[in-house]
Amino acid sequence: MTRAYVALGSNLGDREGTLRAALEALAADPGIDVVAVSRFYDTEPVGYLDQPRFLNGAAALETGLPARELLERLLAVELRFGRRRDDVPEQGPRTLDLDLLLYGDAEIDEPGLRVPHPRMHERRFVLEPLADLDPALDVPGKGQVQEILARLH
Ligand code: GSY
Repeated sequence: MTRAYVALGSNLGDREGTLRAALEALAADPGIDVVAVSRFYDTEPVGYLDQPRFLNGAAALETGLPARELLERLLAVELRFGRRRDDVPEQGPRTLDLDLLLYGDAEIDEPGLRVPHPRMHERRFVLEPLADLDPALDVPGKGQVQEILARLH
């Protein structure tokens, strides 16, 4: 089994309802155990600023699935909740965003699958929920979540 971490975000519609429903959908997957969920944070949009505020969180998963299969299942849940990745701006509003952050201590750089997530160490809206789950969590190549956060302040 591998411990994986996922970032959750929503800035359209019933943000909290969507995040909770997405977690239920993940927990209902026989290949995934949702073992911990962070607090949810109301955050300013980063990057593309002209969009609604986000609700962000993170979850710790235990899974026997390979990273690629886990990613596919995250994408399937995003689609069920209305996320379109094709004809909308990459940085624009979304009903649900599920990003695979960490997959054990793996470092993977393949088309469509980069772990650790390449921008997670720059994003307070990712690191703060992760620190709720485990402040000493190691991000391969970057250090502990609490250290990365302290450097961002
Ligand atoms: O993949 C991240 C989507 N996103 C977010 C987000 O989840 N939260 C905040 N606060 N800003 C963001 N900008 C983008 S793009």
